[in-house]
Amino acid sequence: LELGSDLQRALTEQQFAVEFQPVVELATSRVTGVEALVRWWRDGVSVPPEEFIGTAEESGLMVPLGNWVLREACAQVARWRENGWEIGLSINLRPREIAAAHFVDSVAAALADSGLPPGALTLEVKEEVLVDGSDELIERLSALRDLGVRLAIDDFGTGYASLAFLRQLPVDVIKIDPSFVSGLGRDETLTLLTRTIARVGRDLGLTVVAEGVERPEQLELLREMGCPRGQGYLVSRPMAPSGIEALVQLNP
Ligand code: G
Ligand code: G
Repeated sequence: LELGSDLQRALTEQQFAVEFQPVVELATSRVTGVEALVRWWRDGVSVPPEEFIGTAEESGLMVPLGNWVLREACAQVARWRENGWEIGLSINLRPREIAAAHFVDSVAAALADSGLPPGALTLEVKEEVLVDGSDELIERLSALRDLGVRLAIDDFGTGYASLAFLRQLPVDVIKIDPSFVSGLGRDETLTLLTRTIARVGRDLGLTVVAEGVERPEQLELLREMGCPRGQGYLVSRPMAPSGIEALVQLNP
């Protein structure tokens, strides 16, 4: 677990950074929010999260790392909102983070200390985590929602949640997995499934976000389907805060 001790040092030496990927209102291309994505700057090279999040979980560092991301991202987005940009923030959560003692208090503290309104924060949990979730996990999520934060199902469509199950979950947002979005206009089944998810989401009163929008054709089809929001390389890759500031200046 050499990587584990490297990660520990990275945390104390502040080698982590938060990047943000814009989420837009598809009808207008207006930026409505940003998703926080952690980066590890190791010896001047950006190491992607897939290469260290697993180790962070195994070595007990996921909770302190996640808490750092939460506080850093809330503070940044609160500053943007003070400038008059009405944007929201999404943050990814691993089951380990949700289960941590005092997690609800940590979220409440990050909100209070940054001044970010609870309704501006969305916490994202992967669909497979929710499907396999214990009663304790679902109770934790309900307690978080009682703070006024919003909950999102991430990678929706890959974790075999039934549509009936969706109604029982304390969620506000569905994020359609990129594997569906990638097939838009190229694969009839994937196009139909995307349309169905967008409609069911709308009928249940949930906000639907399409992930992995890379081609103009996908954007057009999503607009036509009435999918309200999207994110992906077509709009922007995840960027450092200065990049987001440049983009938001152009907001319609
Ligand atoms: O940024 P990138 O596209 O490489 O992210 C890959 C995955 O890593 C994301 O889909 C997400 O699941 C995970 N991830 C990125 N940043 C964070 C974070 O701050 N906390 C948690 N729990 N997961 C993250
Ligand atoms: O699973 P999650 O929703 O957290 O996904 C975020 C990951 O997806 C990040 O690693 C981000 O860099 C990546 N991502 C964001 N937009 C796109 C896109 O348009 N295409 C691809 N292939 N990956 C994307």
